Amino acid sequence: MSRILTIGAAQLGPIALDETRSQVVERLIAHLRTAKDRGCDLVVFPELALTTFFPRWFMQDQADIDRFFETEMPSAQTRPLFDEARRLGLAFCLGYAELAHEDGRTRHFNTAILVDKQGAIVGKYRKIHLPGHDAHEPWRAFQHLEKRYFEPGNLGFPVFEALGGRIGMCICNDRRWPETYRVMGLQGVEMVLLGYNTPVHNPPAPEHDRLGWFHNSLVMQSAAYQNATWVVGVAKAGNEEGVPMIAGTQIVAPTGEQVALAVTEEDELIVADCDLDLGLSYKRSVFDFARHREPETYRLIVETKGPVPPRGAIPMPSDKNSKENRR
Ligand code: CDT
Repeated sequence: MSRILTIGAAQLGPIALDETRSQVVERLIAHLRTAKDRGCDLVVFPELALTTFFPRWFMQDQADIDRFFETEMPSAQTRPLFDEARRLGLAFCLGYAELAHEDGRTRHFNTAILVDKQGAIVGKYRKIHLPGHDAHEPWRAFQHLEKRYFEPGNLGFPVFEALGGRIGMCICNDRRWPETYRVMGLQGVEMVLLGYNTPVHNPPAPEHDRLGWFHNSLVMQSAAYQNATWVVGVAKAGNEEGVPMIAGTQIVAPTGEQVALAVTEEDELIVADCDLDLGLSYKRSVFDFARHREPETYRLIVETKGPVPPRGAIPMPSDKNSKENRR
């Protein structure tokens, strides 16, 4: 049986602050129609794909913040996306800001869902690695307040049996952390779907700015190879409300090779036929985890949050806070 999934990675150009949900949904639907014409099974949209990337602004009034969040999925505004995808027989992955009522309180997550070809939500992931800061830092050219507006995801890194394969999700900053992919790799993941909003400029470390594109590909290509999985990385790109964001939407094979790459910073669909069995030879050889991993020697990874210098080591600048890290 063929295990080829045809994937559409649906890059978005900027979303303006005053763009309505319905206007954005129209753009997403245009992507769906192109994807159908190009034979896709699954369309992957970026992180927070329904609004502008609002963590760039400091807001204090919770009502101002909450207007960027979805209280239900689908809602009146997002239902047309679900309806059109089902009509076309397309699955999709969508990132959005989720306002949930759980454990007797209101909670805010940076979320992605996987919707099957029948329009059912078959997978949900809530972003775990939240970058940025939680207090207003006026010295920055723009804010990155994900730590203020979201709490870390509480669903782990699940892998879903869907579309004939094993599919996982992560979101933006998660892609930089090897643990993200390895936890899914240990569940036999075959395809990781991820959307991102990555400003070109990182105010605390401007020396990284020239490397944004390189780091984007570096982390996704190495993770694909090391976990023998497809990785589909999808940008919201271009100059959004005065903040340039990287593009570089790409589909990466389990070989680590990019098989499709966006060439614009606008709405652009890239497509690849992805054989879910392509990772098999890696899973059976160099990355046969059961045969070659030595988890006893990896204890430090789960026993400490920050670095723990060797006992008796001469202090180094990178050891800052390391005492508190020791459990
Ligand atoms: N959205 C998101 O996670 N963006 C981050 C920016 C890092 S700089 C604070 C990223 O890792 O791309």
